[in-house]
Amino acid sequence: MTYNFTLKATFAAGALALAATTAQAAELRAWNIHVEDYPNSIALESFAAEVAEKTGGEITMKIFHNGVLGSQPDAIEQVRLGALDVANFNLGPMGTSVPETNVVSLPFIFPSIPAMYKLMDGEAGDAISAGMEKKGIKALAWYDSGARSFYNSIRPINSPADVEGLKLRVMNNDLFVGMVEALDGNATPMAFGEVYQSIKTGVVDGAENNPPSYESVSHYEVAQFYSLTEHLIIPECVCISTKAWGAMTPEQQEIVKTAARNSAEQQRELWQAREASALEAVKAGGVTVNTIADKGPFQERMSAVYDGFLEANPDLADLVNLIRNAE
Ligand code: GTR
Repeated sequence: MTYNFTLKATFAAGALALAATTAQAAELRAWNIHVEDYPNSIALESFAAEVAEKTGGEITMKIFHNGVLGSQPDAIEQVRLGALDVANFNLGPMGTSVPETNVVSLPFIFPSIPAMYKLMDGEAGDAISAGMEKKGIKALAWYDSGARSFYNSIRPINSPADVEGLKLRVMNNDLFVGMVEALDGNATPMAFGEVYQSIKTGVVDGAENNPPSYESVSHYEVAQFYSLTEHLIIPECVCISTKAWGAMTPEQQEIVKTAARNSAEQQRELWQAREASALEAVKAGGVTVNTIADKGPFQERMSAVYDGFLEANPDLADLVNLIRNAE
C-alpha cells in the first residue's frame, strides 16, 4: 500500500512537472477554411505573430489555411477533443455541438452589423462563450462575417416565391434546412469545399454566403445571380481548445486573449473593405446583383423557424429576445 501510494505520488509529481514544461513552450496548430489573402487569414497571422512576440517564442502557431485540415464540422470536433488547438469558426455549423450558438443562426435575428458587434462584445457573446466552453471550445474574440445572401445559377430572387424549387446548399445545421424549406426551396447541407463543384455539375442550383466567400472561392463563376436577401448575420469566433488553454500559464493566457482581440479589430476593418471589393469583383465577373426592395415577406416566412426553435429550446428564449430586440 505504502509502496503503491509513493509510486502514485511520484508519478503525479512527474506529471505536474511535465505539464509545467508544456505550459512554457507550445506550437499550436490552427485551422482556417479561407484563402490566404482573406481578411480572417490575415488577422489570424497577426494573432499568431503577436502571440509569438509577446511570449518570447514560448507559444507559436502554425496556421493551416484553405481548409486543408478538413471540413468545418470535423474541425469543430477536433478542437473540442484538443486534437486541433486554434481555429476561426463560423458559429453556423457549431449548433449541433453547442446549442447556444444556434441563436445567432436564426434568420434575421441581428437588427444590424453594428448591433451584432455590440451584442457579441457584451452579454450575448458572454452567454454564447459560456456554452462553448462547456463543450471544450474557448472563444477568444469575435470576427465579422457580414450578412449572407442567396446566389444561384437559375434566376434572381426578389420574393420568397423565387426560391421555390431551388436546390440550395446550406451549412451543416438543421436550422438552415428549415430556413430554406420555409421558403419552399430544397436544402442540401454540404461542406464549403464541395460547393463549387456541386453547383458546376448541377447537384445544387446555388448556395448562400457573404460577398467575400462568394467571390474568394469562385462560386460566382458558376452561380451568376446574387440576391441581397441578407438573411443571416452569423459572427465567427477565434477560438482555442480548452485543453490547450488549460496548459497555459495565466500570463500566457492574457497574451493570447489580448492578441486575439487585437486581431478581431484588424479583421473587422479589413472585412468592410473586402466586402465592397468582392461585390465589385463579382459584378466585373458577370454577376447580376440585385437588392431586395422588401425583406418583410422573407422575414414573415421565418416565424415557423423561430417557433420550432423556441419550442425545442425554451431555455434560450431570453437570449433570443436579447438579440432580437436590440437596437
Ligand atoms: C463562410 C465562413 C466559413 C464557412 C463558409 C460556409 O462565410 O467564413 O467559416 O462557414 O462560409 O459557408 O461553409
